[in-house]
Amino acid sequence: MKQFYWGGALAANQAEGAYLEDGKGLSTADIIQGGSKNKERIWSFELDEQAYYPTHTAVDFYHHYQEDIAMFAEMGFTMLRLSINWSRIFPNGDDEVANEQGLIFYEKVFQECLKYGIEPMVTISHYETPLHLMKQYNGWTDRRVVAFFVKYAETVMQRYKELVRYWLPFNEINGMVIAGGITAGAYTCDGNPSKYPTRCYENDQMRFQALHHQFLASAITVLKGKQINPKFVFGTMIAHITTYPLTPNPKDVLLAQKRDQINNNIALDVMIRGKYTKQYWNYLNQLGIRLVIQDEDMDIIGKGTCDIITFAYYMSNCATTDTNIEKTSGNLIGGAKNPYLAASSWGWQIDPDGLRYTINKLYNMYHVPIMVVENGLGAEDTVDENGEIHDDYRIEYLSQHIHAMQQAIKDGSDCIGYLSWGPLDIISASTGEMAKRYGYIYVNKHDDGSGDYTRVRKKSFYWYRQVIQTDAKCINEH
Ligand code: BGP
Repeated sequence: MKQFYWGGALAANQAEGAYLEDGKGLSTADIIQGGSKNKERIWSFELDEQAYYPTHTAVDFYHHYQEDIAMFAEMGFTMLRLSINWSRIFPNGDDEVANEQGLIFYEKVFQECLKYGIEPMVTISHYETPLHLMKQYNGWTDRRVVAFFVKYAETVMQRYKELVRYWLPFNEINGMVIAGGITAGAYTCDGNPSKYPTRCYENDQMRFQALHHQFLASAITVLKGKQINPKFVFGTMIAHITTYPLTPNPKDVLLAQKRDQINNNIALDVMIRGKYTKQYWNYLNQLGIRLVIQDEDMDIIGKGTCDIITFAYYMSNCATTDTNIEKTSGNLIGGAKNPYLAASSWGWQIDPDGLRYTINKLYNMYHVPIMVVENGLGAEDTVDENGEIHDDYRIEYLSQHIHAMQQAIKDGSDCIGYLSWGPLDIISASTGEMAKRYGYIYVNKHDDGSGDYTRVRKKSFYWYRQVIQTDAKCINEH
């Protein structure tokens, strides 16, 4: 039987802390202050000494990685997805020489994983662009950043070629398409730092030019990676925005189809099929965008395609042309509220069937192996008087989603792994909160910066261990 990967996924900036340690430079994630459900995060190029920046300490994975990986192993993980913080390797992004201390850190992390038989999956860029590249080059809008990224990608692929097989060039690359969303570690901005970056998306020309540069950088990375080690497996990574028509009104159906096309398929068509489709060109034309493309770009994009589709799935939403409707929020983007679904405390609708629908849709469209590399419930946990955390709500959410994934496999889709998000509590990407926890492992760290980083196994820890041990039979027989 083919191996099915069970495990979890982290991002460097949300877990590591140690934001200037061992030669690391500032990244775009390090200049965003903490927020909450009701308070937007504040961004500025210059750090405010009075403010709290969650990434600076995060959950100190940098110093706890051995303990954390041992606990992942205890749950039986066979894969751990994590990202390399670009500014640990090239502190400014355009440095001549890589930072050896940064390279050593990840070497130790990957070796620690392999010691327990955990296969690392590496996201090369997960919201962690070196800040200097933003200031000096206006980020990915500048074509020179492609070369800086490729140099960084080549450096880490060379260095870890014996340790890492699975590579994802960008996290949620379609974040660049979804106006208003956080982008795939690659904030564009129109050159005016005071507007940075919340309004950067107003400039569609720059946003899609930057996306073109990322598609190109991804393709070059794949081509170079396959030369370094032909056994490397590359994955696309998108935030899958599962969208249903709110009503059977054909207008809603067409809108849902269009949203799916724009939010999800553009990126997959480029990275799996190697082309900008007619629909994509039409969309760019409608927005009045004229991409600056060099002769060889489309040939490179055509050749440097990924092997598998990986995606994040948390929720679904609805599309309607009716403007007088209740709205819901969600991962990167919200939509019309679905009357059949409950939602998390952060307003993300809970839809396990949507995961089955999404896996089947992706497999039917692209016929490549599929992997769920983010899924989970952000929830507030309470530590009881015995120091225990009974997170039954999380177990319920995850059970339903794992069951739905297995239904999709039974339907015939080639889904090869399931990695839940934040197996260890980490800071939230959207709000910067610690209060929004996803983990099987509780971390004693709080939004006021207090806490001693102690790790505690939650009820879900023992549950997930059983899931992995039984290959989820314990869920399906329930
Ligand atoms: C995805 C990101 C992650 C992650 C997750 C959950 O979009 O890839 O980095 O954080 O969403 O979102 P949040 O942390 O905002 O709850």
